[in-house]
Amino acid sequence: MKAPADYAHLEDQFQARIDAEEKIEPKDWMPDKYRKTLIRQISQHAHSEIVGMLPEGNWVTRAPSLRRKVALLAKVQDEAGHGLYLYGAAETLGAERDDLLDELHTGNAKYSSIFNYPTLSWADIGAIGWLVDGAAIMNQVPLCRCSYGPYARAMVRVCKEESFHQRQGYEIMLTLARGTEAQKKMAQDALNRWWWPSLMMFGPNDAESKHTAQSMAWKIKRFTNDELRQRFVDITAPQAEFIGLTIPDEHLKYNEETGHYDFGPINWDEFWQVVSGEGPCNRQRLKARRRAHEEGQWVRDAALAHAEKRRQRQAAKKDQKVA
Ligand code: FAQ
Repeated sequence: MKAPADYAHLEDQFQARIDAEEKIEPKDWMPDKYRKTLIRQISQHAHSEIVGMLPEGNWVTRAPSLRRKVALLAKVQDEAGHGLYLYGAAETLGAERDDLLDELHTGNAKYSSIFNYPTLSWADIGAIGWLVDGAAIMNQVPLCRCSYGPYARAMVRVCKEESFHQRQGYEIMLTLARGTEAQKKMAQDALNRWWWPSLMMFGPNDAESKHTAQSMAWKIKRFTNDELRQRFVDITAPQAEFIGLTIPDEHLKYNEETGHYDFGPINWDEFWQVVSGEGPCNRQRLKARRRAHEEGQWVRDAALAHAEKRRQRQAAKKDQKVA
């Protein structure tokens, strides 16, 4: 174990590398707290991608056309891929995937609050793409510059895919908003229900965010929760206006002086309730994830058996060469 003086010296050197915008790689020295913070954030992010497949998966069989179905299927598969990159990134820090999944399945791990809301109509699929993926991109583009190399690199590909997701959602909303009165009503209803939970995705206000200061100093986060939330509102408010839908916030107004949109207060009681497991769909989501994991056991067994067979075949080939 390092003496405190050695440790302080290593920490100074580490911070100097961060300040010089160097990437930290898996085998580099890093403070335990940096490692823990990353495992926490990356695994929560991975869980969000995987649980995030559920609300949309609910509509795969009910998509209104073949084109919509193909796009939705591709999107849901992308989310699964994102989860895999992210679990992989967490493993580079020494975390075990089985432990991370256990934490999720026992309800001890957090995942994004947004995925605990139900998808009641087809327009919800549009709202998720437009708002939820839109918020995810806003948060994840800066993560492409995260100080930890494997996370930053995973985010580059994830952001490209999220950008397609956002556009497919916006296009669904645009089509509905320009459709019949009933379709427009359905789109407005979806916006009414998804707007505030989307703003909550960015996390608590800066004053309440216990991790932001340290994560900014380590350049894991590049912007605070409130900064990203404001950017999201600034970009999304004109989009809603363009498609002729109304954001459900009577305080929403462009402020000439600040150059930003002012918006109303967020219901933080609702946010913490959802985060603590008491949202509308928390139980349903965890039940579905546990079941999928149990039913997928044979796939994991088959993949391991296949890998073992390949390993044996390659070892036998090597032995033949030597002989
Ligand atoms: N939900 O001190 P902070 C997606 C927790 S991916 C639940 O501000 P931090 C793709 C937080 O963990 C969406 N919990 O924390 C997709 C902490 O708890 P802890 C996910 C939340 O880490 C689209 C406590 O509150 N994206 O959508 C939430 O500095 C469509 C205090 O908070 C990511 O995970 C929340 N909304 O900032 C998939 C991006 N907010 O651990 C399918 C990476 C906060 O101390 C369909 N993560 N908490 O017990 C991040 O950027 C950060 O972790 C934040 C939170 C910004 C989420």
